[in-house]
Amino acid sequence: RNLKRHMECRRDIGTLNFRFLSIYESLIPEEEEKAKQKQLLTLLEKLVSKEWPKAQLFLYGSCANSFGVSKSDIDVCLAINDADIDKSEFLLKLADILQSDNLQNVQALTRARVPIVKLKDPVTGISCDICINNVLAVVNTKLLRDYAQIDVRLRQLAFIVKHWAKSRGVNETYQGTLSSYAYVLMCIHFLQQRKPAILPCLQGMETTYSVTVDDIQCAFFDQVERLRHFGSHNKESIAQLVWAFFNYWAYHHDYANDVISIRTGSIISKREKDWTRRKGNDRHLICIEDPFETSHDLGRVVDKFSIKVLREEFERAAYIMQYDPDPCVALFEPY
Ligand code: 3AT
Ligand code: MG
Repeated sequence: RNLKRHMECRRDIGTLNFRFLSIYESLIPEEEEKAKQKQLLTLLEKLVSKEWPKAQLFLYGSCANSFGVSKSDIDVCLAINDADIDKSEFLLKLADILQSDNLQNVQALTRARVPIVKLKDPVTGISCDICINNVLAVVNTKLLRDYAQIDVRLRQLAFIVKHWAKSRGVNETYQGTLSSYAYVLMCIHFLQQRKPAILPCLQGMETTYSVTVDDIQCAFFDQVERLRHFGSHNKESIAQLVWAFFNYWAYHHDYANDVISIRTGSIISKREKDWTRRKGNDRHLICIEDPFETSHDLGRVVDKFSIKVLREEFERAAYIMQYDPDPCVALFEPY
């Protein structure tokens, strides 16, 4: 509480807000970029439908969940209703088709956890990853996009946190730090916990949208235009929220016992999920429950070395927010 008072007394809080908002605005993609993404999607649709007329393409990830900063790659999911396709064969054939249409750097990564074809479009300069039948990712993309429409502070906070994570080198799952998707879930959870709450728990409300994907029922309230005033009782500014976010992850989160869960809008216990011990490569050192695949801990990539890196970075960020006269410089300093 003392720290909070100290923060509120900072005379420069208005300036700091202004600085964060300008960073946020500078990261928003231009309309022109959105148009180019559409153009590339249309081209891909044309090529794919020639070979597989029933296939559908969906954008997912940051280009569709409204948490994409400018110059991001796009993520595309090819949905095909054919139970016995061999994904590797399919991806190799897809790569062939795309290659012969002048797309650049076409590469099929058939052995990745999520197998994909990568490519770059020379006309728009956009790079793209295409996966097959990853429909759950399309649905979690919609959930994130719906949350973003409720209160603009979510998008502001997530842009700042993602920008910080990229600058500080802690947005690299292959090095044991967290994905962008995990950071956005952390931001949603954090805003659900503010008092008064800035975000509701959409999966805890009346179901207005429901699909079943891979035997998982995904149901939530999606009439978010009716929730535009949900967070209006909370007047916290973006500078206060950035400060409190890092302060929570640096000093208040109970890493030994707690799981954050946007599905329930609360903290649940590791014991309840049986996430207390290491199983195989899953160590559960920081626990972030996937909203639909509830057995999936987004923190499972984190190991005993990278948890230290991550927690030191949270502490560093909290310290800067507390004491640095110009936090926006130090916070995003390349590591
Ligand atoms: P960038 O702007 O590209 O950094 P992004 O939102 O596109 O952020 P990722 O590239 O990490 O995020 O992931 C693309 C999408 O894939 C986001 C989410 O819909 C899905 N996704 C990523 N990781 C997981 C995961 N571990 N479990 C389920 N879905 C995931
Ligand atoms: Mg992406």
